[in-house]
Parts: sequence; C-alpha cells; structure tokens
Amino acid sequence: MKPAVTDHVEIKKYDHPTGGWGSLSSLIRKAYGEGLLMSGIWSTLLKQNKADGYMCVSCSWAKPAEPRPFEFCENGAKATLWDQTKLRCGPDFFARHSVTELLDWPDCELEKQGRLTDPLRYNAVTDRYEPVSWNEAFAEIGMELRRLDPKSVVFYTSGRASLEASFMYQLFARIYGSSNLPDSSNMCHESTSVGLPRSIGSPVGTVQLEDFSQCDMMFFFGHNTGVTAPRLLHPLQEARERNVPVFTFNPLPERGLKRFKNPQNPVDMLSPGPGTKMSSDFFQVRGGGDIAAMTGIAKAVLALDDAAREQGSSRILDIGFIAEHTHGFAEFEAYLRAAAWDDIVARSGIARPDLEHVAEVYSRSNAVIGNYGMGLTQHRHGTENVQMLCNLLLMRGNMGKPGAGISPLRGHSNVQGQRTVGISEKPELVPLDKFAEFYAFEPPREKGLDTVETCEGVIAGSVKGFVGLGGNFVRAVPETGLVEKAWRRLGLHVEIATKLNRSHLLPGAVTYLLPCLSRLERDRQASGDQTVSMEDSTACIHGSFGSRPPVSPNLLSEPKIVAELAKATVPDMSSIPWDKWIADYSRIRDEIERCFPQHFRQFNKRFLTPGGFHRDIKASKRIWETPNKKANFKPPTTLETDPDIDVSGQKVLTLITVRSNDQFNTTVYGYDDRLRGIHGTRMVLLMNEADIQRFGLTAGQQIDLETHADDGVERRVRGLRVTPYSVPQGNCAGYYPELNPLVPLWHRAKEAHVPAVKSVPVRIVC
Ligand SMILES: Nc1nc2c(c(=O)[nH]1)N[C@H]1C(S)=C(S)[C@@H](COP(=O)(O)OP(=O)(O)OC[C@H]3O[C@@H](n4cnc5c(=O)[nH]c(N)nc54)[C@H](O)[C@@H]3O)O[C@H]1N2
Ligand SMILES: Nc1nc2c(c(=O)[nH]1)N[C@H]1C(S)=C(S)[C@@H](COP(=O)(O)OP(=O)(O)OC[C@H]3O[C@@H](n4cnc5c(=O)[nH]c(N)nc54)[C@H](O)[C@@H]3O)O[C@H]1N2
Ligand SMILES: [Mo]
Repeated sequence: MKPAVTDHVEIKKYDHPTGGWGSLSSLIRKAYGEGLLMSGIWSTLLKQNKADGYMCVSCSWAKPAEPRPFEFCENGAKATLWDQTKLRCGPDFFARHSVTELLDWPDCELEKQGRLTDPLRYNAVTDRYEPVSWNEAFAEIGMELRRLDPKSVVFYTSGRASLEASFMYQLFARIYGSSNLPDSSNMCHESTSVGLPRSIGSPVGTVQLEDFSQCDMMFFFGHNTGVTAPRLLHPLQEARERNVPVFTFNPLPERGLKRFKNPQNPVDMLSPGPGTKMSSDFFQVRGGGDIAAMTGIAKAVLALDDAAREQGSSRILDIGFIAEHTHGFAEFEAYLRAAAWDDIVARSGIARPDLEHVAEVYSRSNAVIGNYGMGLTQHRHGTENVQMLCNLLLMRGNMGKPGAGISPLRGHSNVQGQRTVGISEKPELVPLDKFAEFYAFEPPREKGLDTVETCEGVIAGSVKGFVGLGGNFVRAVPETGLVEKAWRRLGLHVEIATKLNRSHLLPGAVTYLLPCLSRLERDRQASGDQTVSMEDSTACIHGSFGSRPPVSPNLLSEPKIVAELAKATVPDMSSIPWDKWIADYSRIRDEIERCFPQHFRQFNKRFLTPGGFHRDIKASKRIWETPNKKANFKPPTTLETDPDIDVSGQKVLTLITVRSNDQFNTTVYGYDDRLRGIHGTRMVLLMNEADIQRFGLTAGQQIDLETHADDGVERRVRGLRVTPYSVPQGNCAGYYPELNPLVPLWHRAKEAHVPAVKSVPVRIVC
C-alpha cells in the first residue's frame, strides 16, 4: 500500500535565527523519529569532520585543523542519522512490493525504507527486484557491457564517492572504451569549471578557511548558507563579530544569511537576543539580475575612482595589480561606462543608491571574498555570472592575497575531488597520455557525454547503457517526463547505491541494484581497515575513516564493486592489479599521485594532516595558468542572465527551484522547511502578493504550472498551492526535484550545459 503523506499543511512566518534551539530540536526529533538514539551514534557524530574520524556525507565545506568538539551542523547530523538508520530495505521488502507499485510512492518514503542490504536483479516477469549473488551480478553486467558499444554506455557519478573509488571508476570506464563520465557537477558548478579557468586559470576557488578570519568584507551571491553549508556560518559569525560587512544578494530572504545563533556556544544560546545579524545588507535581487547588480557596483567603483583621480587622492582601482597581473581591463571599463543605470536598476531590482553604497564600502575594503552558489551557476549565462564576480574582485586586486579571493561553494562532499582525479567527459582535463603509458591501453580521446547530453542520448536511443556510482540521476535531471519514459529502453541499467530512489525504479532490459558501504562504515580488506580521502570546497584533501559496523554483511565497498566490474568487463587487463589495489587502498593513492603529481605529492604521507593538505592552486599565489598568463577581465555580453526569457505582456513568471531545510538534493527527509515556515507539503508555489493579485489568484488555491515554451513538449506539474512569500515580482519559487518536469533540456547554461533551473519560464494554469 502506498504510504500516506500528511495533509496537515501549515505556512507561517519564521522569525527566529538559524542555528539555535530550532536546529537542535529538529535534529533530536528526527533522531527519535528514526528510532536512532541508539548505541554508538552520538559517539559517531563526535568523529564527524575530525582528523581521526570521517568526513561528513553532506556538504563539502572545509574542515578546520582544530575542530570544535561538535564539528557538525544540523544538516550534517541529519545526513549521518539518515545514512545510519536502523531500518533495512532488503529482499523481503522487494518481495512485498512490485516496482510499478513503488513508482507511485513519494521520494521520501522510498529512502525511508532504510539501507539496501543485498545485490538485486530486476525480474520483468514478476516486476520485482530479486536477490542475486555478487558473482552472478558482476558476470552478467560484464557480459552485457562487452555486448554494448562502449560509446553508448554512460558512467555517471554523484559527488560522494571517495577519491580512491572515483579514480578507479574513471579508469575502468576509459579502459572499457568510454569517455562518457558525467557527474553531478554538470548540474551544479560546471559554470564555475568553465568560467574560472578563463578568468584566473583555476577551475576551483582560491580561498582557504584562514582567509575568512583575515577578510574585511564579503559578498554572498545566490547561496543558501544556513541550509546548504551551515558550518560556514561559524567563520561568518566570527567575521560579523569583527564588524566585517557582508553583502548578500538573493531573491529569497533566506534565514541563514539573516540571523544565526551558534548552537555550540552556550552564551550565544542562552542570551535572549535575536542572534547575530549575518548580512550587514541583504538585497533581494531579481532572479537572474546578478550581472546587472554587479555591473552597477563595478560602475560605481569606477565613478569613485574617477573622482579620486580628479581630486588627486589615492586611486580606488588597484592599478598596480591591474597593470601587472591582468588583461582586458580597457574593454571591461568601456563596458561599464556604456552600461545605463536605468537598465541596471530595472534588471537587478536594486536601487542605485544601494548599489553605490556597496561600491563605497567595497572601495574602502582591502581583503574581500566573493562567495557564491547555485543562484549564479544555474542560469543560461551562469558562466558570465561567475566571470562577472571575478571582474569585480580583480578591479581591486582581491585575488591571490590573504583574506581575499573567489569562493565557489561546492555541493556534494567530494564533487570537487572527483573532477581532480579524472572523472570528466572532457579529455583535455585528464592526463590520458599518462594513463596510456602507465596502464598499457589506448584511452578514448573524443569528448564524452555530459549530463544533459546523456539525457538527450537516452531520449534519442543512442545511449544504451547506464552505470550510476551513487546519485538519483533521473530525478535530478531536467525534462524528467521525457527522460523517465525513454529510460526503460536502456539495454543495461546498473546502480551502485545506499538507499532506494526513483531512478532505481526505471528498469531497462538488464537491471541491477548494487548496495555499497557508506563512508561511515568500516571497510575491511585484506590488509586491514581502510581509509579513504576526499577534497573539500577549498581544495584541501582529507582522510576519512569509517568505524561504524556495516549495516549488512552483504555489502561491498565502492572501490571493490568498481574493481570487480572492471575485472568482469575487461578480464585481460593484466596491467592493472585491481586485487592488489583493493587489498590496500594506499596503493590506489600511490597511483593517484603517479597520475596527478602536481596535486598529490606525498599523498599517503600527507592525507591524514589535520585540516587536510592544500592542493597547489596557483591563482591563490597570483600565478595565472591562463593561455596569456594573466588574470582576464571578461565583460559580460548581456545585463540579463537569462536574456531569452520573454515575459513582456504575458502571464509568465520565472521559476526558481530551491532546496528546503529538510532535504539533501533528491533525498527528502521530510516536509518541514522550518526556515521558510512551510510545513506539511512541498507542493507549493511561492509568489509575490502583487503577482497573486495580478493573476486573480488567492492564497492556498491549488494551481498547475506549465512551462512557457513553444517546442511542442507538454510540461506540467499539478496541484501546487499558491503561497504568498517575499519573492521579487515576476519571480516565483518552488522545490527541486518536484518541479524538474518543467525544465526543458535545452534550457541550460551556454557551453557549461548546467540546467538553468533558477530561471524557468512558467505559466499558471487554474
Ligand atoms: N542541507 C543540504 N545541504 C546541501 C544540499 C542539500 O540539498 N541540502 N545540496 C548540496 C549540493 S549538491 C549543492 S550544489 C549545494 C547547493 O547549495 P546552494 O548553492 O545554496 O543551492 P540552492 O539551495 O539550490 O540555491 C541557492 C540560493 O540561490 C538563490 N537564487 C536563486 N536564483 C538566484 C539568482 O538569480 N540570483 C541570486 N543571487 N540568487 C538566486 C536561491 O534563493 C537560494 O537561496 O548544497 C549542498 N549542500
Ligand atoms: N531543479 C533542480 N534540479 C537540480 C538542482 C536544483 O537546484 N534544481 N540541483 C542540481 C545539483 S546541484 C545536483 S548536485 C544534482 C544532484 O544529483 P545526484 O547527485 O544524482 O542526486 P542525490 O540526490 O544527491 O543522490 C541521492 C542518492 O545517492 C545515493 N547515495 C547516497 N550516499 C551514497 C554513497 O555513499 N554511495 C553511493 N554509491 N550512493 C549513495 C542514494 O541511493 C541516494 O538516493 O541535482 C541537480 N538538479
Ligand atoms: Mo550540486
């Protein structure tokens, strides 16, 4: 029977700080609900993000060398408890429920069944997953892969697998003959990976944790810090206590960047006050209005510099830095001078005096960090957004000096590291010659498929096999309707996973669900218990040691599963001693060091360093690895991040899809978005009061939402509740992944191909 979802819906204003008692009590309620206040779990939490413990499975925020006693946040602890649930989703569950029946269940109920315990094979006759031995599974998958054209098979990675598992996985795919290695970062920070190298010669950010204690100003663009990287609130709070101005740009008034109480600080907790004011100024920028807002700030900085020049006072632009280190300033300056204030104000939705105020404070600050998240990257011009933030920082030399730099806040806990060790569909980013030399094979040299190209291939029928190392691909991607339908035509569908999700319920001709150990669990191999490693958002690499007992005796580690798949698929690859690598993961780290010596010098010696060891990010030392060896100003081509959405004279809104405080990506823990005051449902459409009136709607009314596009595809999500909310007029907001069927595949960042899920043109249908 389909589990019931509560119909008690409550929408109320949340005026409390984030952190504080609210977060602790929500966490404890969750633990009780899960029946999880049991042996060992609290001592496990004490090991979270510690040098001798494990890296949190939630976000990728940096881990300090000297951690607090509780180096975890509400959401990190939730992720741990969710992972270490007492519940099990074993063969008996699948004997009771057909796959067709389960397809009707909400996402939350699928994962709530608990951890997967045994390898399973889909049987089309019974429409059920049935237990199978590991050996049979590997043998049949190997045989199917050998039957398929490697170019038609995709090897997807979500961002959680360790550096060791990821390195082996990409090597396996390439030996097999495929460079189709998309990962979740194709839907996430690919705009960063495309934009930053051209601007500053590094695909990743330039700041480290210590820069946060040295900066004297910060920007936050499009990041919901209180929910998606809450441990960052600690350095942010410390900065605010030093009176560091923090300028935040976000269409939604997200609580975490408004008020915060530190749940680990008794004085803070017991004081009756409203908590720390996290943003000195919070601007509700129009969705997609960031290029305009940043142009306004930069234009005002230029005006201040003009005035300084006239008065003979010291310059506002860092002309020494610009002359020595950059290229393209003249063109950028011409762009700024030509930009009209009326356009800037109309498109950003921010008044000119406000932008001038930011410019004035920025001009007085000497060490500025530019933080950003999905609000910049998930747009048609996501790459230009990222580059515009670089431009703004470069104007005053805020790159490559203490307390300053660009700070892309990455998502999954090892998403950045997976790219570092070769998970990439772009051959130019991977040391293919070394792989060829060290492992005696000819790796494919052509560009592989990224995430949206994989979806296109599945729809067109050219993709015939899919292997997923974690994730919930079909639920996370755009165009969910067409992709789901086409998915069943796959010849082979293999998922390596910890919990059941909707993607697993879309079988192809041959379908396997392979359960793996989580990072929190002891991984015992021939040489003893193994440690793995991952890279955080600030390019620091950490060891991670799982000590929890495995939730089932029949689980294998991710590296072991990858090795067995490789052996079964390419049995004659004697140049790779897969079994030796699995016996002792330090050998895999030696191989990573051999292939990527610039990043992993003395990997085995250094990876247990408290706080991690830093990869050599040249841009943080003002060495620019761009073709012209300079940091480049890149003027945007437009003031509008989504110039092709035409809303003139129409009943069209631009939809922003966001995460709630009660989810990790497609993993929905529950229906309580405490920080936005929305309880009991996720089927809401947050709208500006003026738009509600303009469209003749009433609060609480149920409506359908359709994509405003003329391409013959019907995209509709039914039964959303109109919810008045503080959103800029013309924008509306709702939850990912429920609204993903509305996102056309072609609505994506130019070049980077990140789905433009923060700006979907939609119409309301009553
Ligand atoms: N608890 C929790 N933690 C997570 C995740 C999770 O789902 N739950 N997911 C992980 C992953 S994979 C990622 S990538 C990160 C994502 O973390 P974030 O980058 O914070 O992602 P989102 O919550 O999707 O959106 C960020 C913010 O962008 C704002 N925004 C939308 N459009 C615009 C715009 O046009 N301009 C501006 N300036 N802002 C805009 C939204 O209002 C929202 O507050 O978090 C990681 N951490
Ligand atoms: N509309 C809209 N769409 C979006 C976004 C958005 O903001 N709006 N955000 C995009 C972003 S930033 C991202 S990163 C993607 C996320 O896309 P994915 O990374 O594909 O999705 P997740 O929800 O993180 O994957 C959850 C599943 O991973 C599996 N899992 C969990 N832990 C482990 C583990 O340790 N090992 C293995 N093997 N499996 C594990 C579990 O089975 C779980 O069900 O979604 C993207 N899609
Ligand atoms: Mo992400």
